[in-house]
Amino acid sequence: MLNIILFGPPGAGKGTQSEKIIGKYGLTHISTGDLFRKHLSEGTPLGKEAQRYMDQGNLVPDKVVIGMVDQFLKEHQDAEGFLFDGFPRTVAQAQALDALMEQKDMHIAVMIALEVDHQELVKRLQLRGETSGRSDDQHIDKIENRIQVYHRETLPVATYYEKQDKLEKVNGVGSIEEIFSSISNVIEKHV
Ligand code: B4P
Repeated sequence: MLNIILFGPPGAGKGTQSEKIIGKYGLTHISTGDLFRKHLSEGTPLGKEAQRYMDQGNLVPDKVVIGMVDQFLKEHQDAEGFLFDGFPRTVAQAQALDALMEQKDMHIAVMIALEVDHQELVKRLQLRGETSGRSDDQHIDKIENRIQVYHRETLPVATYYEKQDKLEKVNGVGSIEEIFSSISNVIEKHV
């Protein structure tokens, strides 16, 4: 069973590359951002709670995120492997994921970290904001806050996996196909 984490700042191309990875390697995709947006569109209590944080570009509390991921894993017990997209985003989430994996006799094979410079991230998110309707893509201050939150709360997760010798960095600037080819090269080492 192959379990991969796709990591990177907001706008790094995680969602974009995830589509291609799951198509090629038959993994089950879990994007915590997508799950929150689904709850939001269905007006569930979880969606309403998450909205308060997402609208400002802040992280949803760990307890809420971890509970949702646990539930997702229980509902997909027949999966051939998982692609975690946008999760874990804090060290507490990473520790919880390791514990969940251990309970299920599974493990993370690799964390693939997409590297994109600040200016390019802002450009991509502003561009998406013109069409996505996502409240967190609409204002430059929210975009900048998301990037700051990434540096403060999420980047330590890369160190967490580096210590386990599982971190692989990939250049996230270039064409979508070029980046996918670099990601595939990393994955091939683990299949
Ligand atoms: P996410 O849904 O994960 O959103 P994101 O960080 O903006 O990344 P996304 O995957 O959407 O964008 P991508 O880089 O693919 O999170 C949203 C919010 O949910 C968070 O701020 C937080 O509030 C909450 N949340 C989610 N998970 C959480 C967790 N675990 N804990 C706490 N809170 C959590 O793409 C961006 C744009 O770039 C797209 O328009 C794309 O077309 C473009 N692009 C992609 N690749 C490109 C390339 N190579 N060249 C040019 N453009 C490219």
